[in-house]
Parts: sequence; C-alpha cells; structure tokens
Amino acid sequence: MKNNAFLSLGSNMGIREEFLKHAISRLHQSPNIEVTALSSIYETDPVGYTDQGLFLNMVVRISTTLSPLELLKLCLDVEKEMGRIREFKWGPRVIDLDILLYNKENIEMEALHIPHPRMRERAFVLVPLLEIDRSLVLPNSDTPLVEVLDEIPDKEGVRLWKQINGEDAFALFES
Ligand code: PH2
Ligand code: MG
Ligand code: MG
Repeated sequence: MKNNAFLSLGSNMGIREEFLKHAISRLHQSPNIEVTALSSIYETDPVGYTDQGLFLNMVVRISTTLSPLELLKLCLDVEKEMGRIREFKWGPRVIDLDILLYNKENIEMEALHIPHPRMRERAFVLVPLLEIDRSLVLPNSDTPLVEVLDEIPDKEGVRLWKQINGEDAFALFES
C-alpha cells in the first residue's frame, strides 16, 4: 500500500480507551488500510473549550491505498458508526479521528486541509506523533517538528497514561 498517513485519535466520553481501540481495529479491518505504528495513550487537558472531561489522545501511522478524501470519508463513517454526535465545535466526543499528514502532501480543499491546520499548536497531537517518528518535518517547512513542540507552552497538559511498546501493541487491537 503506497501512501503513508498519520491519524490523531481522541475521546473524552465514556469508555475512552475502548473507543480508541475500537476505532483502530475498525481502521485495520478495512482492506485498504494497514495500521503500521501506534503511539502510547496520553491523558490530556481539553484545549479550546475547556469545560469538558479529560481526553485520551494517541496517534497511529497507516499505510493505505485510499486517497485523502476517501480516507476522510472512512474516518467520518467510523465516527458516525461509533455514535458521535456533533453538538458543537470542539465539544465532548466519543471519538474524533483527524488526518494529520498524508505522505508529504499539502492539501487545501474545502473539506480537507493537510497537514492538519492546528497540529503545530497542539501538544496532544505532537507528543504522540513524535513518539512514532522523531524525524518528522512538515511539508514546505525546514523546522523539525521536535523543535516546534519545544516551543509549545502547554506540554504539562499531556501526560503518559498507558505506555505502548512495539510489536505487542498490535495484539491489543486485533480482537
Ligand atoms: N480535540 C479538539 C479540541 N480540544 N483537547 C484535547 N486535549 N484533545 C483533543 O483531542 C481535542 C481537544 C477538537 O478536535
Ligand atoms: Mg480534532
Ligand atoms: Mg475531527
């Protein structure tokens, strides 16, 4: 499968860890997606709208034959299947699946912006992303993402919650 992408996952309602695992196994079951790396799970203070529960956040790397728009559609379908109701922007959710990076592409469409427009400011995205690949650099940028993360002030809002190591990790998601 020729395209490499990174997805961010977040949940702050109900059985948060189960929702993350369910979303990942659902992606992995798609014949067009192979999940190739998982970050650890982090518990994070809500950013933006702060009067809501703590999030669990993580990042996965996938290999896929889907185009960016097809991948977006699958993410939205999985969110819908899992009962996500969009009450208001940045409000509580059972699962949020966001595309962070797709190869080294810059995509500016009405429905889809890649790299994810707010990822540079979000420690809850960059910490797990860089755990998977510390050498990442955004397309059209010379600054390594590790340096971007260094400049972010709210890193204490992102705490390791469940360490996930290497190959064993996949067993978690193959049920
Ligand atoms: N997602 C948001 C807004 N705020 N805060 C945290 N900690 N984690 C998230 O996943 C998150 C958020 C919008 O998608
Ligand atoms: Mg989001
Ligand atoms: Mg989203």
